[in-house]
Amino acid sequence: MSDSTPPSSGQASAPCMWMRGGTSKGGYFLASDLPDDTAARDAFLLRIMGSPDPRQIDGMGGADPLTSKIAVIKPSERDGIDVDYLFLQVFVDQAIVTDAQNCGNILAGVGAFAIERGLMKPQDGTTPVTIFMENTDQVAIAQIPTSNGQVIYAGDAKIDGVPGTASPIPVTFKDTAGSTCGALLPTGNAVDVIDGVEVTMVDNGMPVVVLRAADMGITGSETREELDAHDALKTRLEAIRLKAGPMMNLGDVSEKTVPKMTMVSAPKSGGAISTRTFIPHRCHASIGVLGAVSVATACVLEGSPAFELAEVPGGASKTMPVEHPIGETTVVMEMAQNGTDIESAAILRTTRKLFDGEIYAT
Ligand code: NQM
Repeated sequence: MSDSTPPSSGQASAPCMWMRGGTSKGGYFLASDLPDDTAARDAFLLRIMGSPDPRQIDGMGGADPLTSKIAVIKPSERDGIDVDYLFLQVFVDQAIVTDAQNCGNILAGVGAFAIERGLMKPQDGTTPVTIFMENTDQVAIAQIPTSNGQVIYAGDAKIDGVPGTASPIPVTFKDTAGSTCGALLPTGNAVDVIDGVEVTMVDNGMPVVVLRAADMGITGSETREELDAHDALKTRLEAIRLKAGPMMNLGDVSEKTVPKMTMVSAPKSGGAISTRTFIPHRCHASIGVLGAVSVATACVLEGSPAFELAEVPGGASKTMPVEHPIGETTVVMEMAQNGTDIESAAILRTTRKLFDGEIYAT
């Protein structure tokens, strides 16, 4: 056994469904099918993903943080909630499984999975699934297309970053402010300065540090590959991130995947803002769902580096396409009556069932 081999979980296999959720992909489990003990559960998940290994060759992970993800789902005992969803990020090249962040993309598959596993009775037309997100103690409502007792996966909705089309799954978030940091603006300021760079530290569902691409010496039009190869940029971003962590009430973030680092520039193709996001050590192929909600929020915060670059529509309902390396993710924000607070945010996702079977950790 090499030093990097994770400990054995004791559990040899478990029922599992592999799904694409939005622009991410991962394993979906009923909580009752995984070990109760957290250390044993994490060892099992590392083993099935093939972590730690940059290629994840001995497991199901796709050698990318976006395809090394897990959803753990159970019937909820909370009033008005259908299911509880715990998101776990399995690191690719380190023996770490963390619940320190949420994931709005993997969330897109949770309602369908709950129906597939019989936790929810499907309705005719659309089945609303109310989901408690355990990572952040917040609620999302996903509208799942269903007919004749089954989830309908095929449809004509298109999201950037996924080829083809699938059934639309609108997801609405309420009360996401301060999901992990305790406040929308954990420092109390719309702008702070770290290492000489103006940043907005914001948490509207995902802790994100928003900063100008130009201040980091890039145009904001670079590809994911170009930015992943930019070592000097990554070193500077990580230095800022490590300082931002404690300021955002996240403590030492050296082994955490939050905060995300989003560099913004003026929109290039008619959207509200253009983004390049590190999650945090690789550049995101697009942008996370809740990450996009936090960035859209920064765009309406006067004083934020994003505010002056963004094209924000007027009115109480704001449709804001957040541009990213392979297209855009549109956030629809409903503003509260005071005109500055955000009442809810909605986003369109799709999902796909890829396999259902038994996964082995042997
Ligand atoms: O921000 C990746 C993703 C995510 C997270 C990441 C996400 C979200 O695209 O809600 O979806 O930021 O690590 O799956």
